[in-house]
Amino acid sequence: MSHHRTEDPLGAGFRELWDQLAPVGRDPDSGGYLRYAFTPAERELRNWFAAQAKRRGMPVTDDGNGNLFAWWAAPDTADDGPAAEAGTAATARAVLTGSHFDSVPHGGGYDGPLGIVSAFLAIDELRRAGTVPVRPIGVAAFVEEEGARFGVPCLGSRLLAGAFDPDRAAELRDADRVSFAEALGARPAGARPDLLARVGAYLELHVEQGRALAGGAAPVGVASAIWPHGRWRFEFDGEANHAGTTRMADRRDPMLTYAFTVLAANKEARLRGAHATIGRVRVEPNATNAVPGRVTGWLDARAAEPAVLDELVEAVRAKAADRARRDGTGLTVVAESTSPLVAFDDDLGARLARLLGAPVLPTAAGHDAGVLAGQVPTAMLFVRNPTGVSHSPAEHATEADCVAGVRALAGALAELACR
Ligand code: HGY
Ligand code: MN
Ligand code: MN
Repeated sequence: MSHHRTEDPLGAGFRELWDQLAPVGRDPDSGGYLRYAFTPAERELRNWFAAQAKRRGMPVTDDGNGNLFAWWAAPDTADDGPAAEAGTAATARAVLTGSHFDSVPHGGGYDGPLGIVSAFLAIDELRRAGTVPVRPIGVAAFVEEEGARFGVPCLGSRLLAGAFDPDRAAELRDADRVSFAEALGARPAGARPDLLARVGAYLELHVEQGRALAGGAAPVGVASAIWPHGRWRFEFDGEANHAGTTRMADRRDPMLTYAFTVLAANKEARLRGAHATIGRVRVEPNATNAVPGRVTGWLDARAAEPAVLDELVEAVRAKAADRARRDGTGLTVVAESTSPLVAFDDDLGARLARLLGAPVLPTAAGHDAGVLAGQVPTAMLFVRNPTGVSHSPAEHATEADCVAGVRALAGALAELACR
């Protein structure tokens, strides 16, 4: 007896692309990904992007900031989309979709790449159905979304949007002192209002990074807002000394101030219903038998309301400063990046939620969509994450839900770009 299962072409298409990406930049020990901007792994993904675009006859452009775009021109309009130099009619403004390739250290495979894979597959789905765009559709791959290499999250989209100074970006350095300009191979171009003026909407599909969809029936949700958030570098200075011979009373140990600050951040966040994390620390000289001379900890803080976030960071800073006085240590706090509250376009979000029958949910995770929302009507689709785990090798979404995501994205693109 033979069993004939009619294979969903989307399922097979998803598996094909997903299997191509799966080994790229994967650490065999942790099972997580090391896909930092412009490293060999991320360059391999960028080459894959170009190959996928070529396979679909989509010309690729870049914006001089490291962000890539592949274009499906609208045949019935004079405008070829932002790939063309000619002027554009407002009605022909492109619909952009996509996400990022880069990962956090030992991150999951879905955060970012799912949005790019889904974009190409949604285009395949539209073509299979014979749906033709009346506005150009672009697929975007934004660079350095996580800030894992150069410290500033959404660096590529911030540059494009004019929200980060290109001279400052050029000088950002990775752990090996390589600058962003060196990695990019040029000084970043910075703001491209010419390009953004030709984009009528940005729609980013992303794996959900919480459990808002996990309990429900819907595999896909629509984003309403992004919590304001930021990164603050806390530098604790003390005196490096011998661990065996230095009397306890004589020490100026920055590790103590740091440790107290970690606990204070947790407490202050809990008191306010906010989130605070110190997930990265550098100890100098980092020796078992030396009192450290300096400890640097990076605070990631987020809250639903900007005032609560300000209050939280101020409370942690005040407690750290107070503790530093008692420890005889020094404290310097530097804001490395801040991201304001983002409310996505209400009309666009409501329209997509209605179209897809999808629930609407906020998120505390940052996205390039949050940066672009300041310039173009922007929406996000979230694909259900059964555990909510993200920024971890355990991050996951089922194939069926990913396929539902592609279908939702195709439906959204048909609505926004094809009628
Ligand atoms: O850190 C973040 O919120 C994001 O995932 N880039
Ligand atoms: Mn992320
Ligand atoms: Mn992401």
